Amino acid sequence: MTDGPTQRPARGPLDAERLSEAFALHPDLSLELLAEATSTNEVATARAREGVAEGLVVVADHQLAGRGRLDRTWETPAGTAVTFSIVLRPTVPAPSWPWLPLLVGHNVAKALASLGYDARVKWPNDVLLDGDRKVAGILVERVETPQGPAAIVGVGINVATTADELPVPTATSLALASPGAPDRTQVLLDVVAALREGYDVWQAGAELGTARLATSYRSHCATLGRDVRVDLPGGGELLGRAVDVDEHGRLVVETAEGREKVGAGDVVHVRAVD
Ligand code: BT5
Repeated sequence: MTDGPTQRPARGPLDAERLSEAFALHPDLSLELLAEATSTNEVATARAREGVAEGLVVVADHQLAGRGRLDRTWETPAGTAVTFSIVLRPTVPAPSWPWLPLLVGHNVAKALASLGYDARVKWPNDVLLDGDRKVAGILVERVETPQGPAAIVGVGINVATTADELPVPTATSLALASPGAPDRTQVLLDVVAALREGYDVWQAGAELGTARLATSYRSHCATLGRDVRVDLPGGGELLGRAVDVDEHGRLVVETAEGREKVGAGDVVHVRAVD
């Protein structure tokens, strides 16, 4: 044994048979399971451009060059993570599209909460465990295709990652939060089921669906009520208290100069300093 005092959680391959059996029960979902992929968002984008129907889930057992937002990377050692992308073709009115990334974070957190984790979303969609440690990252990209615009929903979840494997000190994994973490196959199935259900309800509900999602998102979002620093995409920052998420999914920050609405940016939850 070379594992030392902290034993590594089980890290066999994803269970292909269990996955295909579960996907067979959902005719509106299909599975492309790859042993390795550079980025599942890249593969799913290619499939969307080829005209694949909504509901394709591209899963990489090991993702080699995961992408984050703004050209950042998402790092997942082999056997430790769940990495997948879903092709969606939303029919909700255009003003509701900005809610999709928030919906994804919200439902990933819900699935992890059902598994017993204290999972919350940092606006817009980082999933945090036990306070402020990031367990899952989400990258939603809009892609133009001959069949109309598609959304590529990429999700990465740290499942069996040990402390020495974490790419950044602000990260965590399910296994680190609780030793009896479920296996990657189970996490994948539960999260895909939660996303599918949340997405279907949102789509079917039209404007009311978005209003309901907004209410549920606001009541679970870890950012509201917190003092924050928002690093804006074009440079510059905003300091203040996060007071609301508006009807377009923007974060409302109360600053010394008044209320500002932010559509994109990296939020840092600032701790009160005594
Ligand atoms: C994200 O970006 O959080 C979106 C990550 C999306 C990854 C999924 S995996 C499946 C699909 N296919 C892809 O190619 N991507 C998606 P962002 O907010 O920019 O966060 C990236 C930053 O998080 C990095 O710069 C690191 O600081 C940190 N980071 C990298 N790997 C991490 C990990 N495994 N866990 C927690 N933090 C990580």
